Amino acid sequence: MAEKRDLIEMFRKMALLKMNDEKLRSTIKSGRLSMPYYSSRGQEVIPAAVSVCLRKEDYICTIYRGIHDSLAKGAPLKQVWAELAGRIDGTCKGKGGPMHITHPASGVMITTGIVGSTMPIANGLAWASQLSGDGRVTIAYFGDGASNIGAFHEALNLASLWKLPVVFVCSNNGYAEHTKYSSGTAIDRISKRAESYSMPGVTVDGNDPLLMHAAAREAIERAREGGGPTLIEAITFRFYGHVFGDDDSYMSPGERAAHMEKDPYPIYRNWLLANNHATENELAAIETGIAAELEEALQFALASPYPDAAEIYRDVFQHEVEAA
Ligand SMILES: Cc1ncc(C[n+]2csc(CCOP(=O)(O)OP(=O)(O)O)c2C)c(N)n1
Repeated sequence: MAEKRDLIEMFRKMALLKMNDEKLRSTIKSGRLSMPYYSSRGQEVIPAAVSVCLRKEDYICTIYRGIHDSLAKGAPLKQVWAELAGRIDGTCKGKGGPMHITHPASGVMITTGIVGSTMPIANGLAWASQLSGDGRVTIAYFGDGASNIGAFHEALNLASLWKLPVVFVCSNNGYAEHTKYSSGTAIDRISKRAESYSMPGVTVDGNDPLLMHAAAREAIERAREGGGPTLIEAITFRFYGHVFGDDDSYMSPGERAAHMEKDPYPIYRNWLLANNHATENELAAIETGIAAELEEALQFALASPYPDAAEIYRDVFQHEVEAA
């Protein structure tokens, strides 16, 4: 089982991701922020468990529904909020926005809106690590729908052939946009696809922190030791629509409510208390601290200026060029 340090750190990360999502949704609703937002509420366990098994210098590549992946990896909260708001103090000076959170200093190498594109990019990073011997592991996060894109299959094949230090983490939340899993995917378990590419594949309850932690740790250790890639299919559910503001009319009645009743956050919180891993005061102090950090991040973001128009020509090429 995970050590106590990891158990508490997973809780801290889950609390951050859950509360960050709540803060974002209420801020957008209030009109203080205007942005496309793809909530990952309900899916907190996956990045929390994966991240506690990673080192700071390891890499992640994630998707539009990946703000939780970036924050769990350690992207700085204030700069992330400034980026969401499109401000100069953001991780990409406000030029990336919510769909492109990037912060190499914390290993967040890319957030992409192109479904399926994290896997080949992760391969490139992992190949660089293999060639340089830097010992890094790269995580490619993606959704169940992305596993039907050609790039998924190409990337798994190459990663296995070259034994790249990469872990493919699929958050199977049951839907791709508004399409139910069974209407778009011709196999019952995405992890079975790993066999076609001669790599280990595992399906895990992505809402169970202990199981998710064990699966992530094994795959990350294997990658770091030169054993090559793993495909992890983490079963989960997203509590809200594909994008903020859409409805759930494509779900069967009561489906969402049934999943919300099994919210992994209070379940894990109660488990920690019941098994004497933490006291109520300790957990409450973590939550209070995060609430303060989130308010500070919001104020920081709103106080930061928008980028100057000249910024549009900067950071475009590795070597800066003067615009004609
Ligand atoms: C290449 C490509 N095709 C289609 C889209 C439109 N699109 C945006 S999100 C999405 C669904 C992806 O679902 P999934 O991979 O399961 O991730 P989830 O949104 O459930 O986290 C689609 C088809 C896109 N962004 N990129």
